[in-house]
Amino acid sequence: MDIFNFTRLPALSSFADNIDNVIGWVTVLVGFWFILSEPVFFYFIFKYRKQNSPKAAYITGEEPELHKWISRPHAAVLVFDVFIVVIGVKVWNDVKLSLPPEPLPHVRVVAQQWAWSFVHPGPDGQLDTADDIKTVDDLHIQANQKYVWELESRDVLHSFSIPAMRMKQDAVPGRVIKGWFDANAAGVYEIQCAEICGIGHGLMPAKVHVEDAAAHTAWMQTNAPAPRIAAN
Ligand SMILES: [Cu+2]
Repeated sequence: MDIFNFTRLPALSSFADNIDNVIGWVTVLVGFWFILSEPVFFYFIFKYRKQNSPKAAYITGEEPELHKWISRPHAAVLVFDVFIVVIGVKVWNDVKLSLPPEPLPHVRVVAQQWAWSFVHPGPDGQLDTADDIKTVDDLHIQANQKYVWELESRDVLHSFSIPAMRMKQDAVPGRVIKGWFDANAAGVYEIQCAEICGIGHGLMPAKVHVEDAAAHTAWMQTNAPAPRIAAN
């Protein structure tokens, strides 16, 4: 829902609206309790200030008449919590747990202190073949095309974050973590490392170049390595 897009960030991925929705509901529901409770809080601070009530009374709050002021709002907050968990788990499952059906192009994302390297499939559409295109700090993808990314780290924990896609995933040394995205508008967007990974952490910004099909094909043809000629 657009009403929940509070930021001016573009909603680049197909799942950006779902993530914004969860954040929007959390903001609205927590905001409801905040707006309800703060005036009561300040009213009591004012009403029972020292001048009006010099002697503090000790109340255990165990009597049902008093306890209901805790237990009833508590139950209401729990109902709201269950609502947030239900919509959150649905989005988590759709975005993080399930990968879209293959075959899809894969891109490899490798984090290190302090840069990102990317391996793109070349014109053959397959990773780990001779026409792979390797870049540093520039990821090139085609708009409106689902990709599976394979995230690795060469050294420490990093976090692969594309704010415009509402996407963030830790890179863990020794593991290959897969996920997916589907960028819906051409443009150049930021990639950030979202996990303090050493003194150069702030020096590893990168860019994702989302290109329409023709521009992406042209980029691939210009950058694919020339086939090797066997020596004889
Ligand atoms: Cu990092």
